[in-house]
Amino acid sequence: MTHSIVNKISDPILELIAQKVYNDERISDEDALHLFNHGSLAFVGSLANYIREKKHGNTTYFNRNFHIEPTNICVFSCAFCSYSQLYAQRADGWELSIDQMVDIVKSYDGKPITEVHIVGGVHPKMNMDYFIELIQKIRAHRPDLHIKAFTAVELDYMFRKAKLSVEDGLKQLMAAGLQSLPGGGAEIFHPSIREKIAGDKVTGEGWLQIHETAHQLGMHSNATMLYGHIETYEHRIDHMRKLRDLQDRTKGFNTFIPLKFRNSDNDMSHIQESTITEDMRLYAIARIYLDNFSHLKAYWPMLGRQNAQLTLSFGVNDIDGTIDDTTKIYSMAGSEEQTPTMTTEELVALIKQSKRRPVERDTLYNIVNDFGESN
Ligand code: V47
Ligand code: SF4
Repeated sequence: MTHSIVNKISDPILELIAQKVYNDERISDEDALHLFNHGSLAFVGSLANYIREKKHGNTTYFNRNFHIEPTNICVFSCAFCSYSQLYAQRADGWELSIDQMVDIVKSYDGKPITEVHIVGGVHPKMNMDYFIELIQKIRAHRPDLHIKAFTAVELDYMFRKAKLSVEDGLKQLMAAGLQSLPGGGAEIFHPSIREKIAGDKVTGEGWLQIHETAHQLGMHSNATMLYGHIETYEHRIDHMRKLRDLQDRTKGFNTFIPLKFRNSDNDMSHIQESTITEDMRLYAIARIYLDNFSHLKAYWPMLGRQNAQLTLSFGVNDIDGTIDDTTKIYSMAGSEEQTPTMTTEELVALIKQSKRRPVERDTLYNIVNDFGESN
């Protein structure tokens, strides 16, 4: 197939990569590295947009959800984290009781929300029994609400403390009502980086094993990558290859969510944040490389709404963070969005301004409401 983009490039490797994309062939790690090193924003953007439109046309999904953060107290001390209070200095932290969290759920009674996202710090007293009771109570109160909860970091700690295998631990949580896993805690899998930024929590292999087991038990999950700090392009590719391999085996990932490192008020504040050009190149290359992921998601409370809008031209087909998204993890790390709340109307308008078609979905990408093409 001849495409104008192919005819205008003089780098033969870029030309071959473009041909692979147009022929629906997978690109290699070397290709991805070449794209990171030599692909212009316009080049990778056009390829990513081609894939995005082939998979989804103009459709841009969003989901009406709300977040519960049980605690910001954490036994771990990730260098990039601006949010947690070390357990040893817990006086300044917050911890919610089960009743307080169920009250948060009740505050959405009558509102057309389809999902609750529960993620927080790793508090030693919030154990397996505590979370089983929480999930059971949420389920009993609102059975139609999809419960997406606990990063592999929280789960690894919970299961170890309860002396449970990953499989048994997940089975117990599923029996209580847990339906899918969020993608947090992945950071960068490669041990040489992970040891420096998140050395004391679950390893990359541990994270992958928890998600693989969840998929084998029939649960879906998301995957993230914290980028733009001390990692190299090779580390990003290593991370995405491990996700792509796992997805080949299980098909259990719903979406990939790149998370841009924000540098306010943490132990890595001396590191400059990535530029918007680098951000868009990363989104585009992720879209090209992760051929077996249906969806690429931008989390606007972290990127800011205008940058999130821009991602819709660089491979993204899914925007996260509607209604009053009360998460503090990004506002505390220096995101533009200090009060990350957006109404559904605002989000629909934001998507339409980008000449895309807003479609509300549930957690598993079933269509809830199609808002139609922009005029
Ligand atoms: O794992 C922490 C990241 C993650 C910083 O699955 C930071 O739908 C940037 O994973 N700069 C938690 N990032 C949030 C998360 C998430 C968010 C939205 C949707 C979903 C989903 C998952 O936040 C952590 C870490 O990678 N993070 N600190 C920081 N300074
Ligand atoms: Fe704890 Fe998560 Fe912060 Fe790491 S990123 S210190 S695990 S809350």
